[in-house]
Amino acid sequence: MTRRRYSPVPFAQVKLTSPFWRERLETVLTRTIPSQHAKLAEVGALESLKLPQPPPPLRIPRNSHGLSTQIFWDSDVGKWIEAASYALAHRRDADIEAKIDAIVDDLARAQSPDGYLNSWYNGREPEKRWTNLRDNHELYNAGHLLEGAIAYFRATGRRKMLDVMERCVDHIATMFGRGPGQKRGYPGHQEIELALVKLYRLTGDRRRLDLAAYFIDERGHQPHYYTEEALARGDDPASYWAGTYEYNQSHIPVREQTRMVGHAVRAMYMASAMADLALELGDENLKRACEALWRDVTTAQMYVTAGLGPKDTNEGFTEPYDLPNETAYAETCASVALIFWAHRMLHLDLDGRYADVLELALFNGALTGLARDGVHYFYANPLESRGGRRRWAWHVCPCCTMNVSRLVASVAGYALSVSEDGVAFHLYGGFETTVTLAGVKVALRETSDYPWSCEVRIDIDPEAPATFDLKLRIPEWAKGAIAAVNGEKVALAPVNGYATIRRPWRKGDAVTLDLKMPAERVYAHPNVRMDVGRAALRRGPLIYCVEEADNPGGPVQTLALPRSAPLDAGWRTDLFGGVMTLKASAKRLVPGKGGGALYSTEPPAAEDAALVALPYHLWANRGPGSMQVWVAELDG
Ligand code: FUB
Ligand code: ZN
Repeated sequence: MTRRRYSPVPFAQVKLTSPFWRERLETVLTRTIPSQHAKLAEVGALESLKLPQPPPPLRIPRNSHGLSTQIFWDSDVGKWIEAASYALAHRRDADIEAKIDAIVDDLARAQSPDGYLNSWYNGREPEKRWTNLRDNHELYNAGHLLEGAIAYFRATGRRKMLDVMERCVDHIATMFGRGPGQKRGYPGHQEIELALVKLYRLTGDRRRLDLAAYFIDERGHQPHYYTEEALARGDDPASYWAGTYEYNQSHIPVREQTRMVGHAVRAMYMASAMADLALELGDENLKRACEALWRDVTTAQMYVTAGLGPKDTNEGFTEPYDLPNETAYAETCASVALIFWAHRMLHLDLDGRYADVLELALFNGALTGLARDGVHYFYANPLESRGGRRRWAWHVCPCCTMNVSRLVASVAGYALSVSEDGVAFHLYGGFETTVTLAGVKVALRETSDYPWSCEVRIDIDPEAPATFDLKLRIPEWAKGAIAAVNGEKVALAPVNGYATIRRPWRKGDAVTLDLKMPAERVYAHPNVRMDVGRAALRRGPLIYCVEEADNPGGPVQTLALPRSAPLDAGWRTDLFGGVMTLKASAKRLVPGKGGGALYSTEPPAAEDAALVALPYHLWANRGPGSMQVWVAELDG
């Protein structure tokens, strides 16, 4: 049976103190969240909640499959409310609260008497509700609105939105299930399952958990719901635009799935919900299914940046080891959702493998999605560019924008977990909290300049002496980490990625941890054909890239790094308010005796060049230019 041992300390109970996260959080609170509301208003998503009649022309025309991304505007609104509510937990803001309350009033007015709520259907096609779960995002929208409602209630205690969404969930529960007269449907885009588990955790209402479990377990059974549903609509199921039910992971029941397929965000939300349910239900079989999928993703389908989904047409997975760099889709949402999944896996088993991926996705795949200015974004996150990529101010499908803002606004919630007599630090980076351990209130203050510095100090102040485990995550890259308690060296013997120090703790105790953070090369499995002969550079949790702004003189693709060239980490105060760059003596390939011919029997010449690498998440903040993560290596 799964034992519920360690539980996360909620972000609202954790104060952020490191310069790195303080800066990102401030930007999100002061710029990103207000600007996202303005964008939702500008594009018409807020107006649509008022169900204007007659419905105005579509702002986002239908695509070749007859679908408009406008159909999931409600999800953007829900996600914004969630992000804004997380911001309120840091500091209340009357203006933001008034904006949320106005939206909630519109939602309450838009809700049908039977509890149904969806601005597209209520405003445009009321007779067609629940006729196309496969494509039309009704349950996905409801899920995001529900998550927003829960977050707003937690932040303010105001329950109007929660009441609206509970009525909506009641309605959904009458529509779907295995009972007489119910539809055996489930979401075409998984998400509501996560929201229902959150609702169960908030209210203790077991029906919410059962509904989440129904949606997960019904998925992929025969007769196939989406086939029956298409026939009922008068559509030919064989002409499904995505071609295969692998797209939404309903090709087979979820417990039988061992390979991650299809649309990456859908897949990650599904896996996160599976892990949630495995924990809440003590379901070992579901846990094993999660583990099989985890193995598949992390051993054969994940970019070095923890980006997921190489292909744009399905926004998702292809084949094992197929990880092209320049055309990588690697949607920001997919990495954010990978963080959700990793966090849930970590609470099924306290295993550093999960925290390593969580941290990798956080600093690389996800954070790259938000520009330094807090108001520009990346949707796709390629690992190479010839210079044509620009961050955008908004998107016809703005899912990633609010995913990244809700992540940063709640990032402290990933830092640590507690059991009755233990605290586990998963992340470092200036986290302060007070928790109860072994029945005693304990103030914990972790101080560091992580991820720039690997030196961490943890001050432990129990109200009375208390014996408990202090578990320190020793990341996979931290070879030779050392620690001391009150200045005295202690031996670290990490088990599953965590070193445990158990002792009676007293006020004033302090642990220092030096993780060692060398700049190093990372190599891909030789089956990743795109990375053969190349190395990625990393320091600690940060993956680096070479960008033309720091490496003038031609496309960065002409740079090559001698295999033995030392990598020097150096602090640059002139960039982005302070950043650690990596430098190496490298070569730039230029036409050799071939004289610039397209093909020549003469190899190119190699000129000395100073290679400068920057953390990947910071790229594309200084105008156009080429960029590359995987740098060609040379003998020497
Ligand atoms: O379909 C809703 C969201 O839009 C998905 O999660 C993203 O991949 C984007 O397609
Ligand atoms: Zn997205």
